Amino acid sequence: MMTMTTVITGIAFVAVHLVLAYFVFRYSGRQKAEHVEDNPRLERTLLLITSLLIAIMLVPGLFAYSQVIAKPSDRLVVEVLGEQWRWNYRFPGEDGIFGRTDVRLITSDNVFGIDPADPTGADDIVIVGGPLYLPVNQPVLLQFRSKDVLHNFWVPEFRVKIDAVPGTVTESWFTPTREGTYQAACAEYCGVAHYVMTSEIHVVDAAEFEQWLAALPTVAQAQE
Ligand SMILES: [Cu+2]
Repeated sequence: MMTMTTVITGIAFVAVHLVLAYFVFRYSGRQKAEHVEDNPRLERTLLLITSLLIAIMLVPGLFAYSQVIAKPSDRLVVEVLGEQWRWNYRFPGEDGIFGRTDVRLITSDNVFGIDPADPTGADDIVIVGGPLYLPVNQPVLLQFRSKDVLHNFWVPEFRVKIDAVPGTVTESWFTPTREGTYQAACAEYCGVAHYVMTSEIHVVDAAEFEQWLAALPTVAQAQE
C-alpha cells in the first residue's frame, strides 16, 4: 500500500513540477496572461483521472483494513475498562464467558459493575489498575469500555491505539511477539490526573502467564 501510494503520488508530483517548470521557462515574461472561462471538458477529464487514481489508492486499503480488523480464531479475550484515572482488566475465567454487567452496579469494590445474579460472572477475574500479563505469541483481543469519559488505550510497541467510549464497546487485537514490560498510557486528555493513567503490561511465556492468572482471585473468591 505504502509503495503503491508513494509511486502514484511520486509520479504525479514529478509530472506536475516538470510541467510547471516548463511553463515558467517557456512563457517567462514573453506572453501576456489570458483570462480563460470554464472549460467543462478539461475539468471533467481531470476530475475523472483524479477520482480514478484516488480510488486505485483507496480500494486496496479497504481490503488491507478488513484483514487488520479480522479477529483471529485462537484469541485470548480481555476486557479493558477505562475510568478516571486507571485501566482495569477482566478475564472471563474458566467458563470463557464474561458475566453480565450493569453500570448501576458499579461500586468501588465492583469496578466493572458485574451482576452477582449472573453465575457466569463468578469466575471472572478482575484486575484493578493493572498490571496486565499477556502470554507471548498469543493473539489477544481487547474489548474496551469506559466508565466515565473518553479514554484512549495506547501501547506504541503493540501498534494499539484505540478509544474507550462510554456507552459502547470498541475492539482491537494484536499479537505480542517479544517478552518484556510495556506501558499502556491514556492518549485522550481525560481530566486532571490524565497523566497518571498508565498501566504496566508484562509479556511473558505461557507458563508464567498461567501461573499469574491462576494466582488471582475470582470475583466469587474476592467477595468471601
Ligand atoms: Cu484517560
